[in-house]
Amino acid sequence: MDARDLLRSFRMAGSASGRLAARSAWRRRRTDTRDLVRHGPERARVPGAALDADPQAGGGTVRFTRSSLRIRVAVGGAVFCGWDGAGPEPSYALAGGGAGGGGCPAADTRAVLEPDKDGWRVVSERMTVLVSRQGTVEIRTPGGLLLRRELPPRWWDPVGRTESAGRRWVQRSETPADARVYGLGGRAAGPRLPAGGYRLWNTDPGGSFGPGDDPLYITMPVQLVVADAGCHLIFHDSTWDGQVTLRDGEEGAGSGHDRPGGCEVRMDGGPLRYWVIAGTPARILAGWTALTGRPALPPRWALGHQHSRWGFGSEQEVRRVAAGYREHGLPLSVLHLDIDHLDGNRVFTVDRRRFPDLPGMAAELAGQGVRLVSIVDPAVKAEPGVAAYDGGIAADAFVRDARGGRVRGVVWPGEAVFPDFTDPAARSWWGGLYAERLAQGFAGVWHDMNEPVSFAAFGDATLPRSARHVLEGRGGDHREAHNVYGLAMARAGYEGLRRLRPEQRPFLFSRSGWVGMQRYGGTWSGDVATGWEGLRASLALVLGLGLCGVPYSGPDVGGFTGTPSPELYLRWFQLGAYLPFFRTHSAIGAGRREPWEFGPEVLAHAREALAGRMRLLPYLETLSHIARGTGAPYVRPLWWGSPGDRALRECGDAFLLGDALLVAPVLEPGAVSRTVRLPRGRWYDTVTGAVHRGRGQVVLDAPPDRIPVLARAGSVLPVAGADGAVELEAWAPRQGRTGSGVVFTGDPEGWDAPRMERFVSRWVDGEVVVERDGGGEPGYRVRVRGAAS
Ligand code: NBV
Repeated sequence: MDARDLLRSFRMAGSASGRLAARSAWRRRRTDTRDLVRHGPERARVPGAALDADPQAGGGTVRFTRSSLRIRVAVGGAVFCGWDGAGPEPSYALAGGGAGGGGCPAADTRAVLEPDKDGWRVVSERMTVLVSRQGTVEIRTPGGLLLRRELPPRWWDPVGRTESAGRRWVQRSETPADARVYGLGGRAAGPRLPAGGYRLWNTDPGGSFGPGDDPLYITMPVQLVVADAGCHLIFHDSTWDGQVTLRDGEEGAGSGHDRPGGCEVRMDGGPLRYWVIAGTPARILAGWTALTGRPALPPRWALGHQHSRWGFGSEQEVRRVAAGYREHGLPLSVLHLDIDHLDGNRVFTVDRRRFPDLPGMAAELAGQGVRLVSIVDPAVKAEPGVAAYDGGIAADAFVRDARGGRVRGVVWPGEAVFPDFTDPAARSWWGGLYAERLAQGFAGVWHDMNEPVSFAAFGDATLPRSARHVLEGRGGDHREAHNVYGLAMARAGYEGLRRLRPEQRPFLFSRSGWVGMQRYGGTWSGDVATGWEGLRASLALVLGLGLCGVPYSGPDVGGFTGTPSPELYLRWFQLGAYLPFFRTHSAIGAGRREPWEFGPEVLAHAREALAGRMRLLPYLETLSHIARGTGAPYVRPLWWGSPGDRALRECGDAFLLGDALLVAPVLEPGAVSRTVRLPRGRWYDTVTGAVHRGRGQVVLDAPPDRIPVLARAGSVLPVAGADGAVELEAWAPRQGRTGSGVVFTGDPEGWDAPRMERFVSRWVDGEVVVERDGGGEPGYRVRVRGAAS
């Protein structure tokens, strides 16, 4: 126990819940002391010298004196490398059913392992993999430029024990000196990850977090690396606790003596295997989501404004808030009910004293166009008579310890047990419980506390590391299951909702998760601290997660804790209005987050932001289909289309919304203008119509009533006109050039395939004309903008 732990335990010991948390922490420690297999003596091992190689479909295997390396190019271009006999499966990350994740794509039989100067090589369409006789693996572009050099790995083998699961390993690598790294899940310090260590262990920071807090709820061993030579994504497919350490490279200013960037991945266990995907950012995300699953498509209503609070406390209050939105003329799509609507915080119950008729209220709100979303926590109160507890006992669904006892922890309802979502039977039982939520009138679910959290006065606030998990039948302990607990819970919820209400797309978002979570839904920032730093961090999270394949997310607008100043609230609201998941939310006891609580000026500006959001809904819906179809996130870093622009790689204070828009939120107090670094091309200020030319920096006005939003010349995007009908907004291409855009219109809640329409714009006799691709009237009202300039 370190000093901080001790302090935490003293502070907690004062209250009843504190005493429970202290007991729980001691219990966890006792369980682990008793059951966790300790690291005995270990022996370090490196692959040694190469012996021979064996070509196979899509690649082959190189044998070394003390290991082997399997390389396999998959159809679509992703390359798999597995040491020590590791194959791509089983994996929680891969899409397509099977053991917890599932199907590995077929091998691209055109690629073969063949001898090369100092070893072997596999040439594929997107990259060349070179394996040296000492076990160094180089990933090069088809033109021969180095993207990444993986040095021979090192393992620590337990002496005298055969199990391989808990075998530690380290893999060091080098990247070009100019390379910049993004991703690793949701990191507050991003989007460009500064040099330093990043732990891979899903963690509730407790209370709230700021930019210095790491790790957070979603960690992923996924790095997107951007360099002049090209971009690539690398994914180390192990779910174990680990650490990624990044080191910045240094350029030798033309001296030819660059110091490469460095990356070290250390894992406490799991196979040493990784996937690499190379290409443009768009191709990488397409390849990545082909491998790990395309993002679930949110129902249309989930793109509208959502409002939440931990502590609405009663039906009257929920009604009052909904009425407030109506009376102030503010559109509202969703209200979220947090744990305070539950009976004693017990999942799948309702406090009937304060919420006597939830289905009635849900129906009434639905009549006003407002859906209800319910929080769902994984921990089940350990109390006979509680339906979820009795059912889980009957289904034998709860996590057990090594001796067969049920693991107990402490969460909001008190003493609790935890479903083992890595057990297919437990998932199927749990998924059935959502019938109760649907019967209460909820339209979607919000998964929380699924890192998983079990309160602890000291140490790690989660389950004992020795806790046993089914892991799809393979069996293992919490060290391996922890990081996929939220992912597997999302799968249980998603599949349950699909079974229960097959005609509607589930709406689910989850605080914790892992690679592939986009298959089931989205996520949000978690408990971001209220402050300008938190505002900045919340954008970093959305950008970073999008690059890891999770495009639907957004922050607690206004911050989770305390009370934002009117200015901070407004700037957060203005940013949120351009993010996929747009929800105001706050903690119990924190200040209110309704737009009318911050004075008439903020109310007026928030109303404009909401009107802007409503106008953009057809565009956001189009982006949701593009994300679904191609993995391209709605919210993209400025370098998305120009990764070769080094200055853009450092920019974390603005973003692209699809292809057409560039959004530059105000992230500092007192600012009424800000500098924006533009990607190449011609950009129009969407309010003033002023033209700006990229690349380079411009200073833009950012008065309190708006944040700068620019449109790319030549873009055609769908927006909602004043009468609500979809119209096309066409931003004039440069004289003599053409422009284009797509529009997806889909089933708002069901599964019918969307309709895609393509439009082109061009200059004809001094005017911009928009037509369907291939010719013909656009079929929508068209508004041409920027044509005079
Ligand atoms: O359920 C209460 C909160 C919720 O409002 C928040 O959004 C989650 O991130 N929940 C965390 C648990 C309490 C955190 C202090």
